[in-house]
Amino acid sequence: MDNSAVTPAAKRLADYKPYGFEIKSVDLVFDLDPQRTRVTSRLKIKKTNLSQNKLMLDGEGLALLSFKVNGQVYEAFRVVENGLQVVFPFENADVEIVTECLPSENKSLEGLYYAASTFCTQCEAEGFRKITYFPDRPDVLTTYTVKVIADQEKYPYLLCNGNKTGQGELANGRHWATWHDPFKKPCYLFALVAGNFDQVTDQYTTISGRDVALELYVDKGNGSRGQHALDSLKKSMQWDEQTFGLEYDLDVYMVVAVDFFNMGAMENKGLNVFNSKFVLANAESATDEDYFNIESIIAHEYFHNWTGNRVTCRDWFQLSLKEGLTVFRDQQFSSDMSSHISNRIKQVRVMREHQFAEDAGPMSHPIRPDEVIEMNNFYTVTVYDKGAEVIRMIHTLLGQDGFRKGMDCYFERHDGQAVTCDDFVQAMQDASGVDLSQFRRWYSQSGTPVVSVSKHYDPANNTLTISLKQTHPPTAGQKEKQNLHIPVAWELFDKRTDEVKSGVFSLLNDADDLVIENVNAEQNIALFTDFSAPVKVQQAIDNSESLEIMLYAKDSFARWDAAQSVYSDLIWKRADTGGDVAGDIAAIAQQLISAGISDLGLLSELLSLPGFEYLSEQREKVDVLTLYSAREAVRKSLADALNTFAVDYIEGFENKPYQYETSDAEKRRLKNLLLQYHTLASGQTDLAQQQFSLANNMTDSLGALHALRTPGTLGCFESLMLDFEQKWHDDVLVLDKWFALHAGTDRDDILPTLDLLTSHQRFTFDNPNRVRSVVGTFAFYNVPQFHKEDGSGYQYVADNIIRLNSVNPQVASRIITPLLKWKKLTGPQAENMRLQLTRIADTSGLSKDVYEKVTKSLGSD
Ligand code: B3K
Ligand code: ZN
Repeated sequence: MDNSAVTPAAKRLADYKPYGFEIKSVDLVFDLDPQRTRVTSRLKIKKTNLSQNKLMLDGEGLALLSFKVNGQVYEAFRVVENGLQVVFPFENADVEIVTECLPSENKSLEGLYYAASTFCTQCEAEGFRKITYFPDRPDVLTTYTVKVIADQEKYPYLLCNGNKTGQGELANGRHWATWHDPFKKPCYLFALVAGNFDQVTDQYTTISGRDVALELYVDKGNGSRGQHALDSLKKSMQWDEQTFGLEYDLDVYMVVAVDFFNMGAMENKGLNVFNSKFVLANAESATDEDYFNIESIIAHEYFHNWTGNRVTCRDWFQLSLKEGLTVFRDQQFSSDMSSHISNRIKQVRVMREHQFAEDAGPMSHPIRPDEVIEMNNFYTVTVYDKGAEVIRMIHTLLGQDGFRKGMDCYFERHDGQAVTCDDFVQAMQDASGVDLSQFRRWYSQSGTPVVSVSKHYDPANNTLTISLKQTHPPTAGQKEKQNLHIPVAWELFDKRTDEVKSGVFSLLNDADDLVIENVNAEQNIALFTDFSAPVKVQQAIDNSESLEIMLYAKDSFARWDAAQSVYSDLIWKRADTGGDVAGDIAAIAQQLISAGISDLGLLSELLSLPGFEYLSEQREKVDVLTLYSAREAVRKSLADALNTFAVDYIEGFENKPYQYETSDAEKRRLKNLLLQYHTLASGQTDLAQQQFSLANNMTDSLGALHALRTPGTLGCFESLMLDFEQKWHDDVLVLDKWFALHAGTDRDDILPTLDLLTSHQRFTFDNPNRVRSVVGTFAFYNVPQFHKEDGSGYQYVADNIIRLNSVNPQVASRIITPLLKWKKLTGPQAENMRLQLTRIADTSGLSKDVYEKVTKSLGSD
């Protein structure tokens, strides 16, 4: 760390204090210019804590032009490092602040920025302070009236939150629009966009009969790719009315797609801003996965209108209040729109492959963190996905009706307020009568609980006793742990019949027994069905029992989970002993093929190996390259065992005109998985080449390229990649897929290849999507090359983090994740990775974002 720099300070949940002032309204005027934008802010302020005489306004990188109180120039304030400290003896006052900011120099894509000829804002978490001096905290809610002024020809659309109240022309080719948002909101939900777009419109009538205009704004020429997003929006609006009785509240709902965006999307009130990747789709350019993501992210942002906007967070430590809950809501929506089991497995993969790893590493934190240096670092799989699992457990414990009552109570109590996670749990408890006092610990305790299971069957009494124990390994920054309330869903099944008995048991103590009566010797038990709790299960279970569950349990998740554990054992056996497991794999493959599984989504999952990251999480330390090779060897055995089945399935596949529809998508998914296995097993390229040349959709084109990206067929892969690049040269969203395919290729000349990619005409380090496609894909997914023994992969990523740190700290801080886990590695990798982290730590001008992660990783904890 550069010693001259000030060490960034952490903020603590325990230090929360109310603001002390009410902002009764704010009136903003934006005079937009890419080089220098002037913002005039008029605040009506009322003191609520009469003993407080200092008003703190946050601000960062602003030029202050004037400051007035009640119409008079006012000088009793100090410009401090992160804002203004104003002497404020008034009970009520009108404050006017004029500032300037520099949108085109803002590459961080936070605050007001100018990119690709568009003005755009991103305020969550703390970006509003880069626009004007203001209490940039989520518990300060107010109503906004905004006037936007800009050049008319370049920026015909001037958009802001709420309803448009006026527009007009000015001299010099400029024009203006005024907007008013009647709903009080925190400033993180403020948005402004000015640019030239294709506008696609639609309409929705709410359940109570109100008409809402739906407006989508996309890059010129892309209008035809917007229909799926609009359809998804209408489905989301309807689903929320039917499922939770929640209706949209403004007359217009706008979604703007922009090319330069740090994340997926943002739920600004009435004016969502989206990464264009999650809006634009047609069959030729978007995959089934893109279609799925668009639908679920449109839904997620829409659902925030109630869970996040109408009821918001008191402080940023409560982020999971809105994110965990909204992820849970979008997961339920996706399940209802497509297949429950495919969605559930996808969610569990995210938990096991990413969240468990985060929770075992240096950035481990509870879903409600206690301490934060840079808030943007806490938009994590823990806050989002584990947060959603916590909500799901409440849903499991309360049941559908109890949960709905809890939601109703939450909105009745807190509409229009900024509240805490505790307020949410209290509403759930009060409305349902279920005691959630011990359950609340899930909010404050980090780490993945381990539940160990042993079983005892008593044939004399026909009772099955399941002894369950919970343990909680210490995590970074949190050594002491408490017992949690863990819902253990179970299913007793009999392979000879369809009968099934099921229940949910609450594990509350160190050890508890679940006793089931009237059990016969033929019955089997599956535990944690549907992944009823985000825990690791330790169970001395033999392979034959796992295989019974895999083949005969009624709960599809339990079947998949059993297959995962059998595969894991075989991969580890291979890694530990080098032994040949091809025979075991062939037997499993054969059983799955002959089981007559009609759910093709489930079949694809049953035929897929556990991810590399999930396997790594099963041991304290890993020899990454050995584990990787073992997994590859097992993959080859599985491919060999499936080859005949694969060829039959692919050759018998009926190609239809493309539509995004669940059963078609699942068929394509299985076909593309089998194509990978076939190419890997046979080294033959004809089926993949044929698919590539006949493909009428992006899923199949990419599926063919993926299949060919194996060591034996790289020549063919390269030549089709050239064709692909020529065809899609002008479409950056598709080109990102091409960048990622290259960056994830296991080849010894990967570093020069990456350099070629970053010097490609369409590549720029200023665009987060491009950076993620190349540097991100390499760091996260190219396991053998990233972890190369000579440390060159780590060095490449570290170089790029240092470069991005000064351009866009949020992007740098995301990509650093794979470099944080050096303590988990064995061999030269551990030291090589630590060296690169130290090099990053020594960089001068390190952003708070990168600083927080690097110091945690290098620290002694
Ligand atoms: N709330 C935003 C994420 C904001 C991230 C700020 N670094 C999108 C979402 O979760 O819906
Ligand atoms: Zn969200």
